[in-house]
Amino acid sequence: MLSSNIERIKRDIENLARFTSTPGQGVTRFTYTGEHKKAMDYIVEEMKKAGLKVRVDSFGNIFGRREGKKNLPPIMVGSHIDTVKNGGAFDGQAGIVAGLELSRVLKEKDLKLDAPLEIVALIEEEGGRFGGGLMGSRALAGLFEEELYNLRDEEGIILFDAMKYFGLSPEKHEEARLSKGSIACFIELHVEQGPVLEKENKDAGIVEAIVGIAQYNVTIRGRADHAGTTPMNMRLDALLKASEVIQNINRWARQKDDYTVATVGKIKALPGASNIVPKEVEFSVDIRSINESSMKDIAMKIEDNLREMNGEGFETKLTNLLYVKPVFMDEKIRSVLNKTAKELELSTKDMVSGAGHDAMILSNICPVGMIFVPSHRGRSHCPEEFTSFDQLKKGIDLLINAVINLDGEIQAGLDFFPAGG
Ligand code: HGY
Ligand code: MN
Ligand code: MN
Repeated sequence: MLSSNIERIKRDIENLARFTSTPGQGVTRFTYTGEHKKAMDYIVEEMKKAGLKVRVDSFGNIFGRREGKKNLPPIMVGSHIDTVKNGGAFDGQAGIVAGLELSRVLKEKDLKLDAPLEIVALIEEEGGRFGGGLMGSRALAGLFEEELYNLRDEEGIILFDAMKYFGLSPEKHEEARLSKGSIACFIELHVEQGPVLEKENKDAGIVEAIVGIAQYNVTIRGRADHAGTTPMNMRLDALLKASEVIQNINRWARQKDDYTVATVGKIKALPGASNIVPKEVEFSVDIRSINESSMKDIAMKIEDNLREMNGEGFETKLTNLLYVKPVFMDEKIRSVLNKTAKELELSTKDMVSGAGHDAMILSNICPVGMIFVPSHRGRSHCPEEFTSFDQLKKGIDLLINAVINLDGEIQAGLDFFPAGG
């Protein structure tokens, strides 16, 4: 069995965490920013040192390729390079570091797989700058509808311009698309972002499925009035109405008995003065469930609630930003992951992911599998996000040896796409 190098893992994580716009307050690395460029340069450098041939696609996704003995679709390993605002040093980054370490170990052992290997660092998974998210993987899967001109960041910079300014060729965005079957499989190592593995003292999670995610923007427009002279029954208070539907969303999710969750994480009230009745409110809605029907039901209830408000003199709008169905991991990959974990005497738990991941998008073009490593106290999307380097090493050892086993199985005829599949 092959073993990763904990010092290199530690160095990668600590170096990548330095590329942040909020030093001392977690990692904030938004897409197409100076911090992104520094992280990109570091990853490209490390890929080259690991003997990989590097290319960057029209969205800025980075690919490091190690040729195999045969001309086969590559095994792909990676995760995302961006972070949330004031996030942690492991979300996304752990999966990229796992790919770098896999490449270094194969180089050290001068071990050539039969299949080529591609390490990938994907952009804008979190959607922190442009909203929606999973952008880099959607570009590869051909699921990036023409949003280049209408997605803009908080300063109003259009995605197309941000890409241009970053030195990319957004006009060639179609070229980023990978055809179905052009990748043998995609394996993503990721921090669990929940408390289960640590609580149950398990070394790794073998993901069975990833919940579906539906993200919306809601706008409610009422009327600005003087806060002192306008009687309560004459107001069109947009913030009051928003608070009603936000309470309803929380209740509708709680009423589901299938771990459905719904979150309103972002809200803006205009004009935003204490002595003006709020004219307009905009807020985000994030609904997740392993049951697509639950997601759809809550979205429909929100739509009905907003329609009622229209009848009370308000103007409302519900915009869908992201809609991804629940995704089940490839059974064959899961069995290779479980088998490899046994060989390494690692304790594992099969589990569902409540967080979204690029693997759910890439499942449209190839079979996917995911490995979770424990998150300390289950914390993530915050500076306190932490996984010990021992734990991360165990997950990376599992990934390295599972890729070797997968390569062997593919050569022995493991066919992910049954004839005509
Ligand atoms: O939101 C998520 O689940 C992921 O962290 N992007
Ligand atoms: Mn995340
Ligand atoms: Mn992530």
